[in-house]
Amino acid sequence: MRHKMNQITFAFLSVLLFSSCLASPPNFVLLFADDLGFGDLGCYGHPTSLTPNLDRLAAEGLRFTDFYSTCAACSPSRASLLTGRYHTRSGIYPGVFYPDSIGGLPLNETTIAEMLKPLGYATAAVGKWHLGYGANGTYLPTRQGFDQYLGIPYSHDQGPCHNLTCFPPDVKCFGFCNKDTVAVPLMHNKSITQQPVHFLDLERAYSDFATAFIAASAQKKQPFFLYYPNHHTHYPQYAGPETAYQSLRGPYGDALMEFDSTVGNILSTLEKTGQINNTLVFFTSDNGPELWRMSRGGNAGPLKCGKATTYEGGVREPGIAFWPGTITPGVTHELASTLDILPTFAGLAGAKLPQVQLDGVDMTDILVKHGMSKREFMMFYPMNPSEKFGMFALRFWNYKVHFFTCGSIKSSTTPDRDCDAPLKAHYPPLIFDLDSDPSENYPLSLVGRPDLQSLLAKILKVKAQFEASMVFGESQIRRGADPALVPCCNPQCSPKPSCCQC
Ligand code: CSN
Ligand code: MG
Repeated sequence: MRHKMNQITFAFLSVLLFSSCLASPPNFVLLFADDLGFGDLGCYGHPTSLTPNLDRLAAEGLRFTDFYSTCAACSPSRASLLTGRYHTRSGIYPGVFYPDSIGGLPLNETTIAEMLKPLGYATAAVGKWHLGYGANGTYLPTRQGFDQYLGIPYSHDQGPCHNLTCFPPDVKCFGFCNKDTVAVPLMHNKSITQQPVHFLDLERAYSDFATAFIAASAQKKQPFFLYYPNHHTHYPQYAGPETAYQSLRGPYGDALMEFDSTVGNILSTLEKTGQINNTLVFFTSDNGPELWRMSRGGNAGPLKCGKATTYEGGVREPGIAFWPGTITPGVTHELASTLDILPTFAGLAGAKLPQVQLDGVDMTDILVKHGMSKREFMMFYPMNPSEKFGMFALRFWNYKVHFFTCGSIKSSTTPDRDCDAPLKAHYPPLIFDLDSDPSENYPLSLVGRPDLQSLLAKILKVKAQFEASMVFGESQIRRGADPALVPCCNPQCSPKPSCCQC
């Protein structure tokens, strides 16, 4: 009898344990590079980049060939990633935030972190925020669902580039920064802990913060969401003593290698803490390469132009999903986007979707079954979008249609003159088949092609329907700037900005 009781108790406990395992939602690690192009990683064909850890994610996970960010600039692209909505809805246009910007990602937008919090997730952001600072830190990550934050709240060229000498210290970095602005601050939650930032120690600090967060969450048996938007590989490039001069590719390659080494530290921490099989790691980038940095900028591979354009090089990005035991290794050509990350995490975690108009779709089928995408199209707005002009380009299935094209100084310097050409309207629109012509070299002629004419008619209908649903939010960037808002570790000091050093 006693034996029987034990058996029953054992069976009961096993069911409890098993169901609690099943019920334990997965962890999420979201890695976001900056200004990294489609051709920059070893696993996307770069001949000299050294990215062994990102290449491991691709080899043991799912590598996307047709993954898009929403905008070829930083702040808008980050707003879309964290909200699952085009940045035009949340008002993150035109351009990007500055240290003295009044606005930020509106607090009534729901971020991935805010969506996961009610399920008991621990949440942390580490790295480049760039979704606003505001009066008294109104728009910092700790106000947008993140329990903890360590990082620089904007781009690291939005300051005078102190401590940005590369290793060894006599080798100056290349180019210019904003010399009239305060030194770039490092923030822990809402406090400035360093100003100027010590860039050559920064990646070590980020890696330690990220791995400590994973270990602490695992120890508490708390599911976690780690958002790691790195400054690498945005201009100006820097790398600490362990990676400077280690890649064949020069300063860009060293910076990328430094980011990759943190990816390695995160993976080994997931392994050591027993979380590797219960964690979805996702890697992508905010926008394409700054080609005007020439050999110190990124590379769009076979894609046309780069940052600040709506050509493929500006918006198509590496996308890698890794989850051992759940994601079967492979390559997918399905259409997917940063917009889809929020709905996918919601589905996997069992979170309630924000009750707003979302632009993302759940891509779980692509991840776990190598299934088909629910996404048929992607819309591309320029960096200064308007309701009057509407979208500049649209991808529908394997076709890319351009209604307007506009180059940018940020994408100048290559032999392709379209990359810095002025604004041009196209009627009929330019249409490319990206499956056979990913470089957007050969526009299709509609003459004698009734199939393409009816495809274009369908695309124009999709465009009109979408634009009817696109209500632009009030511009957060046109709210302007106030010099009193720049982050300063010594708020009462003078003369600013030079006295903001601690
Ligand atoms: S971005 O780069 O933040 O990665 O988009 O660092 O568009 O005026 C873009 N801009 C500074 C930048 C300014 C940046 C701009
Ligand atoms: Mg960027």
